[in-house]
Amino acid sequence: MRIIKYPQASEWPQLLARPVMDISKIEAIVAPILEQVKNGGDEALRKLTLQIDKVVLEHLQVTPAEIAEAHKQVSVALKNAIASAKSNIERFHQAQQPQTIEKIETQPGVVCWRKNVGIQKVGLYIPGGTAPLFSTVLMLGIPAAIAGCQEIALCTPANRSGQVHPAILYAADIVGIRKIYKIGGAQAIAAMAYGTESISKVFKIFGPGNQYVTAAKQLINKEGIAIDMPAGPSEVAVYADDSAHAGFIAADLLSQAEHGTDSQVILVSACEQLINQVKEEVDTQLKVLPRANLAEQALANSKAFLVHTQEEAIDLLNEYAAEHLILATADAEIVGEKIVNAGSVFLGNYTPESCGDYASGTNHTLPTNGFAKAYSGVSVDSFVKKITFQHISPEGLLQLGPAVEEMAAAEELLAHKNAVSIRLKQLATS
Ligand code: HSO
Ligand code: ZN
Repeated sequence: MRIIKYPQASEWPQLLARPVMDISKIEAIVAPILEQVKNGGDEALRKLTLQIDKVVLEHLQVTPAEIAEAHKQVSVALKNAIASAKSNIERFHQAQQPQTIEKIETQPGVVCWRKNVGIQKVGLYIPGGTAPLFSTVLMLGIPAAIAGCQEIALCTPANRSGQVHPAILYAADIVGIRKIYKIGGAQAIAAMAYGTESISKVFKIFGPGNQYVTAAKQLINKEGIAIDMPAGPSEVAVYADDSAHAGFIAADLLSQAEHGTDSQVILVSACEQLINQVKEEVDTQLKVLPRANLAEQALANSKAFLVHTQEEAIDLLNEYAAEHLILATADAEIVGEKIVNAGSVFLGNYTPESCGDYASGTNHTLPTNGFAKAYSGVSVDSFVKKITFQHISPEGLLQLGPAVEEMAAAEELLAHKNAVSIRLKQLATS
């Protein structure tokens, strides 16, 4: 962890820049995979899964027997933990359900309203890889169900013996996902984007993944399939004052660093002694972590910023726009009010990011890579479209029509004008 003392504000953008990923090489690998699935359907999925994942797939869809087996394999303790996480996530997301806007009479006889409709068909991607992210099944499946999405498909890769991690199947089952497919990587994204004989095409694809999955999502997005958000490596920023515990902060930094070698962690403080203590603690705690290897590489790219004041820290954090921001300060609520760019904020010394990752209720699918300046994390809204409606009475058109005629004429769009004029004429003669 590199310590940067009192950087000038003009240096911040460069110091805070995330490493640029060159996805052009990855796109060149991914594009032919998408093409193969588009043309070859299920057969192509089987072939690619054998080639890339070395798995022979008899059936693409997880069977009821496999779900039943997963229920047996997940321990009671884990089931209880998942149940409490599910209940909190449901509570928090239920409250997000958007209300239909009541009918608004913008002027006499002109009535406008807006209705919320769940996106009919959505696809969720859950990566396999080094950690079975069954928590992500809850974070995507629960808001999809609350939004009223009619069809929810889930793709996740199977291991070499053709099995999906039982906790992933268990979590998917209890949130009501009935279509689970054992496909991973770019081919899974292609299957959900184009549809195959056994997987139906969806309208929006959600979920994290490696760089192939990310590139595939970006490519299919160009073809008109919506995606949740531009994804990048996970990140956390911690702002700490002298009320903070070095050990807690080190644990928080490591919890994010263990996600992968490209994870980003930064620490900001006006207290030099604390920064030094955190650095020492990180080294101590790192030694005993099973994923020390991954975390160590992530920490190699991470930075600690020593700043003069709290105001400076807040400006720097708003410039960084972290995916997760932990405010380990005595006055965290007050500092929190001044944060304008972050995916999710954790206040105080007893609010570890891990709680938001799993069980407190907020969503853990959040904007990375500075996208928190303009994007929000996944919520019920991400699964909902808003359709506007209007009704104009003849009296309303008599009032509103002349303004529209005037504007259409000024834009030189005569057909637009005529659509009003023809009606006004008819009303004048009737
Ligand atoms: N911190 C991750 C989410 C996660 N952590 C899942 C553990 N499991 C990205 O926000
Ligand atoms: Zn995490």
